[in-house]
Amino acid sequence: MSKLTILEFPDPRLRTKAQPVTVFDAALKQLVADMFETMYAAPGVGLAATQVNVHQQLLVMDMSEDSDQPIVLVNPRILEKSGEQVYQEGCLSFPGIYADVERALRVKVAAQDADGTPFEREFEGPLAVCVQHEMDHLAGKVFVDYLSPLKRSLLLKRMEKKRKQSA
Ligand code: GNR
Ligand code: NI
Repeated sequence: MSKLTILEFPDPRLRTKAQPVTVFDAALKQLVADMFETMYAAPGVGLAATQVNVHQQLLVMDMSEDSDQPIVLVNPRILEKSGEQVYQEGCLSFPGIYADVERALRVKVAAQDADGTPFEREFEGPLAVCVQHEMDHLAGKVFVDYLSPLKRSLLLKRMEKKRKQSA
């Protein structure tokens, strides 16, 4: 297993649209294992392949207390969404900044597992936030895109300032 490097804003590669996974081989399973290792070490509760510069439709999540409920979604698609919720989001590609984002409360997703077996699953609450946040990464979208231009520039300036201080 190896820990991967997480791309940070304003890296333009975060804007790449991921391609569907077509080959379910040992290399894919290794990538999934490396993404979990990277996510748990960060620490984070989700990670999209885009963030580790792999532009394939693959994401991992684990929002459980004991980090023992790993979820892998390959080629995820949202079938249905309903309700709304506001949740304070952070992102490993935007260290140190947090902002409220409004998203659907429930999402029903069709995806494949790491073997290519299709399944459907519903997510609600924080898990639904995380799925939508990670699926956005696969489309080249990031959580600050939802903020007003004023709020976004304020937060990004704050992030730059912190980065310079720690450099
Ligand atoms: O670790 C993460 N925490 C988080 C908190 C609130 C909403 C979304 C997230 S996802 C984030 C990890 C990450 O950047 N995934 O892309
Ligand atoms: Ni993120």
